[in-house]
Amino acid sequence: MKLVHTSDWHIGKSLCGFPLYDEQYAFLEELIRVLQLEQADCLVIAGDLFDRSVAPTQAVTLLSDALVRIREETGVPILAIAGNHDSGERLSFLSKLLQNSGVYLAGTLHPRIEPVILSDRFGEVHFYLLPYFEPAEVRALWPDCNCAGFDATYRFVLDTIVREMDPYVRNVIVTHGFFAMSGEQDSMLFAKSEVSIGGSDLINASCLLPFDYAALGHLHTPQRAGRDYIRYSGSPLKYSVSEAAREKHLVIADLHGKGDIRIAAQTIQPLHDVRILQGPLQELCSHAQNCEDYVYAILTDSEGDVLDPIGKLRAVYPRTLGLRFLSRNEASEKSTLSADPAPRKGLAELFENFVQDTSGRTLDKEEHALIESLEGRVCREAL
Ligand SMILES: [Mn+2]
Repeated sequence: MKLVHTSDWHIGKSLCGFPLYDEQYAFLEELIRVLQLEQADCLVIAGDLFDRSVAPTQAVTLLSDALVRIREETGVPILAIAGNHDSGERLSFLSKLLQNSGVYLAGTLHPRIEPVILSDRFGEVHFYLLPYFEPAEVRALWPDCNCAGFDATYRFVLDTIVREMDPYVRNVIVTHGFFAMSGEQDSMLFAKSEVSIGGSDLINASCLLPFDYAALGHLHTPQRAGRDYIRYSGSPLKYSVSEAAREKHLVIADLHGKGDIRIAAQTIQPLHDVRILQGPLQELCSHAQNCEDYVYAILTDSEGDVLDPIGKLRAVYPRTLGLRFLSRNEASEKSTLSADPAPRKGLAELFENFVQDTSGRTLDKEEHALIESLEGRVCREAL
């Protein structure tokens, strides 16, 4: 059973105001090509199909086109769940009817999750589609459940699946959330926006160990969660500047007999890449390459030396996402390569760095004096 695992399509998302429909349609072409090339047996989409719970009409059309075309052009069954960005109820629209067409959409949590059963020459594979849910939903469905928080409630629900499932067939779980093995969460790759502050949404991935493959969604960087067979596919496209250096791929999980799984990846070539450029403005503009890409520039010029930098960049790179000037600290850090720990910064300096990083300018004399006087006051009040 060769399954292609993807997640976090975020259809309808825009990047710094640029809608990404063209890139998302291009991904659909790429996906269909890979499904055919790999002779895949099914497609798994582990949540966040849409970027917003009330998706724009263009996004609904794109997903509709995608599901229809994948079914018509490849014939593979599609198994998908809702993520935290989707509205589970909306995604469940016509889902009972769609099952008869080989499209299995699990939008909302049910007290009894029946597996979708597909077969190959090694026997049956049972797919459990567990959509994203909030801990409070569990008590409404299982009144005697006393669990609170993400870890306990996901563990509770996954235990009910594991208790019922046939241990002699191959079992695949498809779910969406922040899973990491106990103590390993710091080594996972994610953006701050993908997880809650303080880690209250963290779920111990050990509850996924009984499955033969766990197709996870939520984190945008492809990675394993403690085991090779417990895995995030990541998003198909770079959805923020912070993802610029990360390659995107589709996971190809080939389940042979029970306990025999082979995992590979297919790199996704985006229609337009997201890149960070660094250097003097003049150089970035005169040595421009792949000008249709989305770029974010870190300029090494002194701020006063360049006029209308964003306009100049956009003349060459029409999809310029933004820019900032390299701060004096960053520049000196690079040149000294000091091994000494950074000295603790004062409030005024931190504020100055903040202004520099966000607007690319430095504080003038008057602003400086204001911040210093505020710093004195804050420090006194803190005592
Ligand atoms: Mn998500």
